[in-house]
Amino acid sequence: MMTTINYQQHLLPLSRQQLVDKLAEALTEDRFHHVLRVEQTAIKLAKQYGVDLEKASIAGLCHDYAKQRPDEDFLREIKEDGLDPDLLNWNNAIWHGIVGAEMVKHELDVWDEDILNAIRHHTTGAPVMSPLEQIIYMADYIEPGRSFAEVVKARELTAKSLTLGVAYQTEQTLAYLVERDLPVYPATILTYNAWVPQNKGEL
Ligand code: DGI
Ligand code: FE
Ligand code: FE
Repeated sequence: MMTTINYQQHLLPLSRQQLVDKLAEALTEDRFHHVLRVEQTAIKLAKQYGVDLEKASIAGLCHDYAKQRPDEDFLREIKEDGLDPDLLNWNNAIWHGIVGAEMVKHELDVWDEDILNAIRHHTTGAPVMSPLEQIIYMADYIEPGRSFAEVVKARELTAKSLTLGVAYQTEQTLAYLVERDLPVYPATILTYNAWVPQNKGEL
């Protein structure tokens, strides 16, 4: 069942429909449908775990807002905002969340730090994440369009415990990167150390 949140417009100056229209314009069709599914998954988790539904909707819709932007947009944003210069050594996979959050702030007029952190941390996680950040991190991973083998267990664990879901995704993502000889962003390792060892026995 599809839930439509009626925005109070205290978090951004748009109705939900106006925000959806902007996303349809900014994203490819596949990516647009992914963010709609992440929104719905985030709302469901927010109901279960007692998180603000409007924040879950906005963060779910906006988490990949910058995914289709050209590299030069990210490079300019990193310099103009004085973000960590090490970001210049990475690519879209890392930029679209961490740097994309600044584009959401400036272009969509979203100033709520919990929503912005949920966007910033949705790819790499972070050692400390609010319930909203954990929900967006998990909703992106378990939305109904995902079909990789580990998603079944990720959905089960997340329904039981948000913490265990976060630990499981973090463990799987690091293993995925190492298996493929991909570079691991430092924050991804910090997330692993903060979430995985102490929960390993329950995964
Ligand atoms: O944007 P989505 O495709 O919905 O999902 P995402 O933002 O979680 O992941 C984007 C990509 O980032 C995905 O292919 C996995 C990759 N990724 C996650 N952590 C790291 C990473 N890539 C590198 N190189 N290093 C990381 O630490
Ligand atoms: Fe993403
Ligand atoms: Fe996503």
